[in-house]
Amino acid sequence: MENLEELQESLLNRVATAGDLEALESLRVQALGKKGEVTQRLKTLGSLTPDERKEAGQRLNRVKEVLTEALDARRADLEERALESRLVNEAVDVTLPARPAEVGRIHPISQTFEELVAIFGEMGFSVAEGPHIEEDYYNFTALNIHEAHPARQEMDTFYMRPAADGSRKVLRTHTSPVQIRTMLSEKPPIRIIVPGRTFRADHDATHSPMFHQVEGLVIDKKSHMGHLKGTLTAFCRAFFGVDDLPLRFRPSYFPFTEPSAEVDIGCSREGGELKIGPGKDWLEILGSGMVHPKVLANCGIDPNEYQGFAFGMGIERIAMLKYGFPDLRIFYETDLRWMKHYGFVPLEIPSMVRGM
Ligand code: 2U9
Repeated sequence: MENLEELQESLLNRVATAGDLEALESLRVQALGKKGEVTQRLKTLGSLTPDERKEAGQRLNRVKEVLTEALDARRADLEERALESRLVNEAVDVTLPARPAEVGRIHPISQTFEELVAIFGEMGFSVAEGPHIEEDYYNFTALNIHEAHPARQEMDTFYMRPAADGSRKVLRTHTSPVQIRTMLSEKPPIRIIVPGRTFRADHDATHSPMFHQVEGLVIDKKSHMGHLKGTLTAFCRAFFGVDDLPLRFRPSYFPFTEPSAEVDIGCSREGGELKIGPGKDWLEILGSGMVHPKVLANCGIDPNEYQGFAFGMGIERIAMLKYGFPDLRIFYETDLRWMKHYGFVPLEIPSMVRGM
C-alpha cells in the first residue's frame, strides 16, 4: 500500500489530461471497473490483519472518493466543452434574411391578371381556359357573328391555312370561344372568368396583334342587368381602389349580347394628369350585355329557362389606366431595365384582404 499516493497522483493526472468523454470513461473502467486498479487493491484487503485492513481500507476508499470526484468534475467539464463546440459549429445566424432578395419581377400584365383573378375569385367566379387556335364555329358562328360580319374579314383576323375540306381555323380574336366550350360542356349555373391571349391584325400605340383579354360569363335562371351592373361596379371599384368610383352604362351593340352596354368609369384630367375617380370626364373601360338568346340556344341552353350576362375588357388597357403606361408596346419589349422599375415583387400576391 506504500505507493497508494503515487497511484492516486498518477490516476488524477490521467483524469486531468483525458481528452474526451470516451477516454475518460475508459480511464474510469481501468481504475474503478471490476478489474480496475483500485478495485483490485480493495480485493487484496482480505489478506491483511484487521488493523491493517481498517487503515488500508480507509485509505483506499479515500482514493476511490477523490478519484470519483475528479472523474465527475472532468466529465462535467468535457460535456460543457462538447456542448459549447456544438453550439459554435451548429450556430444559426437568425439575423440572416429568411430568403435571398428576389431578383426577378412580375410583369405588369401578369400582375393585373392576378388582380383580376383575386377580385372575381372573391365574388365566386372560377377561371376557365381554352385553345389559342380555334375553330371558326366557336370563335364566330356560335357567337351569332354571321358570315358577312366585318370582324371575320382577313383584315382583322389571323386565319390558318385551309384544311383539305376547306375549313379554316383562326387565332382566337377574343376569349369568348372558351365560354361557348364551357356552356357546351357544363350545366348552369355557370360563373366564370376567362383571362388569356387574343389575336387581331392591328398594330399601333394602343393595339397589338397579340393582346390579353378577360371576359366573364354568368348563366343562371334569374340573372339580370342588375346583377351585371352590381358585378361590374364592384369589380371596377376594387380594381382601381376607389370606393366611390362612378360607372356609366351606355347602350351599345354586340352580336353576342342583347341588350348590350359599354361601361365608362369616372375620371378627371387636371394639368394633363389622368385621375380615376369622381370627376367631370368618363373613360371607356369595358363592354357587356345580356347573353343573346341565340347564343344560349347554340350551346344547348334553353333561353326560356336560363339567362345570363357577359362582359369583356382588354387587360393591357386596364393595366395602362391603372399604372399609367402611355404606350402598350412597352409591355412586349422584354426590356429588363423597364421590368426592374415597373415590374412587381414576387410573392406580393394580390388579394382582396391584403390589397391590390
Ligand atoms: C359569350 C357570350 C357573350 C363578351 C363580351 C364585350 C362585350 C366587349 C371587348 C372589350 C374590349 C373586347 O378587348 S376588347 O376589344 N369586349 O365589349 N365582350 S360582351 O360577351 C360574350 C362572350 C361569350 C358566350
